Amino acid sequence: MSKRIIVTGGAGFIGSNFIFHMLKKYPSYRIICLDKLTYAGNLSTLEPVMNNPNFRFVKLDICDRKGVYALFEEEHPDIVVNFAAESHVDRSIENPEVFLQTNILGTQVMMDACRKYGIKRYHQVSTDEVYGDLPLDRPDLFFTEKTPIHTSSPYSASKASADLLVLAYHRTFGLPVTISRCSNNYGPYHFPEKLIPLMIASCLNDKPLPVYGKGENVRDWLYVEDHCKAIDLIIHNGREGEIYNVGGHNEMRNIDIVKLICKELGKPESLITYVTDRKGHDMRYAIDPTKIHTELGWLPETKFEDGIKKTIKWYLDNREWWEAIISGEYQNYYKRMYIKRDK
Ligand code: NAD
Ligand code: TDX
Repeated sequence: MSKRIIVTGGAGFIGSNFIFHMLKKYPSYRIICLDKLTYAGNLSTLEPVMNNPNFRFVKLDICDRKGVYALFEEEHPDIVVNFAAESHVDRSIENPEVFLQTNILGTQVMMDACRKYGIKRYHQVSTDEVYGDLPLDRPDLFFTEKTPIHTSSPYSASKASADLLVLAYHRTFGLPVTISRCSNNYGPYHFPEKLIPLMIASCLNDKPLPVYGKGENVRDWLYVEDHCKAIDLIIHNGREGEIYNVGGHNEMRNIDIVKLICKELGKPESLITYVTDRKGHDMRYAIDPTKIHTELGWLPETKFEDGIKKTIKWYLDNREWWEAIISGEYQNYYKRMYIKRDK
């Protein structure tokens, strides 16, 4: 059956990959991408689908209540998938306010529109960062959906606040919601301020590779397509009011990722520069994905060794995409974040 889906934040990394996945898998669905096009949103990313008659792009802020209501009146969506967010932890440490506006108040506006115009499903794309971190010396511990929220950064606090609001709208107003909390994604169209694309781009330009602290922090990496497939399953078959953790049991230390990227690109490890640690830096994330596996049959399909090769190849083949980004306003961000940060 045909469905109309509003995807917010679809000009960003995961949202765009989700749009590609959905348009390919469900040729009868109409996908409406709503995106403010912040520094992290890139219209050129969506170029492959711009002429698809089942796709529409609308430049809009999720905090713009009037604009969001007008779009709902026009499109009558069945499903909303809310990816739109300020997503970079380091920027949230620099300037928290916009994180609270977009990630919390924007979520509220989207859910108010869902209440006003009716919806079959509102899906909130959340993150494993809401659980805080795990110690390095307890490899037996994992985040389950029952792990208490315990946030570290303004980013994760804003995402956790949004999650609480989503659950409140379910209980108080009966809004049919689901939440996914995924671990770190990697893959094509990842903005080059995040660890993996930053290291690939820097390696290719023979620039220093800034590793925070000792590089011992652990992240649980998942290929972006596997995250998109998980969200697809949740919006179609997930139970209302439920949270689903998404992750592929692929924990790696930052330093090992950076060394692997050097090796794949034939660059010397002497490019690695240890820099001052991130404030409040979470030590380890590790997801227990048992619930989504047993309830919805989800399992990750791309192994890290294949996914990282595909990702590196994508950055080699699509230099113009990330070079256009790092040649603009990004330069100022890079200077603020990394110049004079060295230990
Ligand atoms: P991203 O920064 O690449 O993209 C965010 C998109 O949202 C951009 O296109 C931006 O223009 C848009 N946006 C920002 N503010 C907006 C606003 N006010 N109105 C409309 N659009 C706005 O982020 P991403 O990495 O693709 O993450 C997408 C979602 O997934 C986020 O909610 C993030 O918290 C979550 N998440 C990310 C990861 C990860 O590893 N990247 C892991 C788990 C969860
Ligand atoms: O230059 C760097 N050097 C470095 O050592 C950068 C940018 C990062 N790091 C470290 C910090 C983290 O331990 O690498 C790790 C990964 O950092 P990020 O790519 O910034 O991701 P993280 O902070 O783990 O958050 C990500 O995963 C959860 C996403 O950005 C979030 O949006 C998501 O919710």
